[in-house]
Amino acid sequence: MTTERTTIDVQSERVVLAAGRLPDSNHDPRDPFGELRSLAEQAGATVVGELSQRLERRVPATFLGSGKVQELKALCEETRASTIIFDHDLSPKQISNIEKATLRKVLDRSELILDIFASRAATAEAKLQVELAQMEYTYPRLKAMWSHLERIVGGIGTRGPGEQQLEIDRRLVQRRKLELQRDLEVIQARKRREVAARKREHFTVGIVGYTNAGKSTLFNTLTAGGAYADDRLFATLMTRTRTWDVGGGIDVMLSDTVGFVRNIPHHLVASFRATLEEATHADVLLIVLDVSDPAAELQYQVVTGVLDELEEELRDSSHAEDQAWTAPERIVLLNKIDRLADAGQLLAWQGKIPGAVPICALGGDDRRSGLPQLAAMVRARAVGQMQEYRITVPLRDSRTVHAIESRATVLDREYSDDHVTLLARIGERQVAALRAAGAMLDVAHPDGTPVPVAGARAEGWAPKEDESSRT
Ligand SMILES: Nc1nc2c(ncn2[C@@H]2O[C@H](COP(=O)(O)OP(=O)(O)O)[C@@H](O)[C@H]2O)c(=O)[nH]1
Ligand SMILES: [Mg+2]
Repeated sequence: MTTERTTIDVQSERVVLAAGRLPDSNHDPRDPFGELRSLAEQAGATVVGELSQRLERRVPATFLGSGKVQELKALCEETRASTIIFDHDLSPKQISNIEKATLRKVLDRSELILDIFASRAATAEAKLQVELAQMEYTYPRLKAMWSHLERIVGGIGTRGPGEQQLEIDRRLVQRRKLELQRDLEVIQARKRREVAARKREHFTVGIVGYTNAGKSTLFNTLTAGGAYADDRLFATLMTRTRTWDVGGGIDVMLSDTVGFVRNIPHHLVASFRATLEEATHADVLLIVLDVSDPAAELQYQVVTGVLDELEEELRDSSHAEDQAWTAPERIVLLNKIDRLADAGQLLAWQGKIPGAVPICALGGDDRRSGLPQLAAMVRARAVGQMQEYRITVPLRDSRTVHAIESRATVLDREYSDDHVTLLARIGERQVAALRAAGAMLDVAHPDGTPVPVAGARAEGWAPKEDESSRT
């Protein structure tokens, strides 16, 4: 075990969680480690132990009392943990002291959160924002970075790593920051153009909400058996995306986005928002609330507030680029209803947020889980408004004929030598998708007036390739 601090990555590491419960801490008393545990898991770690100490104030040298730090060490030995994650921000000196005392790698809360953002940042802008925050927060705390920076700047080699070096490093960080900011401006402009030009080939659904609300659980339940999306296609679109079968032969793309964090340190706000921005490019956003959490109502306000702001920014910039961008429709999910003491609480929530859907993210196909209803709601949106159309297709395009037969309610058929005209009830988005996929359609209203090709938004979205193979 080394005390050289060279990396903060906790991917596949066994970790112990540590916290000092100070008089002003506002943790959920029923599950004080819930959020940190979800964060650690999001970062790819396996949590094998938890330890907390009630404290009147932080101990300057080691945050927790020295006896507790020895307990931490013993717990790490017992659980074969390589890393300790603190539920607080620590000073570099505290980290180094605790690492020396426990012979384990120590991460603080900001470092953990930044590590998650770094792995989730999908756009160039988000990546840069995260790097900026890391330059200020994480890098100066890595020992390998000290010597690395030393080599770059040269001439200060006589000074060993230590706090006195901070001055020089700040200058280096400042320089790199200016470079990054310049890059960022160029990239932001390019990104807007990319978004404008992006051909959306699928109906996309994002999951947002606080860490520990149940986003990953919902994602896993809904997409069990679904395929992970082609990385090349979605790397720039969403961070963690899988197909979700919403029924009726429709697959949508579901993404688990980066979670909101309680009391987010101010130096992480910009990178969090940049990382979250991807969500505003979805067609539908599922806002997951843990209604069994006393803070749920406040969290709902924060989530919708941040989304409103992000969308406002996007609306402004997309206006400048003269492109059609519409904000995703939001569906609020009241999760963990199985933990509510009485039905009155649920009714109160539904009164506060009309249209919110009660769910149990753990809960499979059971109708009480609310998930079948949710699938139906999303399916309706993916399909678009059901309308009657008179659709004429060349008979040789049997694939399109079949696609319509399987998706629509066909009310009437008229055959000519080489065409079939179907009077069908079908979703407007499905028609747009068939057109975008190159089907040779002639679409008219029942009275015969032609239906113009739909706008850019629906264009490019294609329902499932061929559901005829499904039995
Ligand atoms: N009782 C109950 N627990 C749930 C439900 N959904 C999620 N959880 C639990 O809540 C915790 C956090 O869930 P997770 O999906 O990791 O949250 P995330 O941080 O939003 O991704 C886990 O322990 C889940 O098992 C639910 O509907 N009911
Ligand atoms: Mg999660």
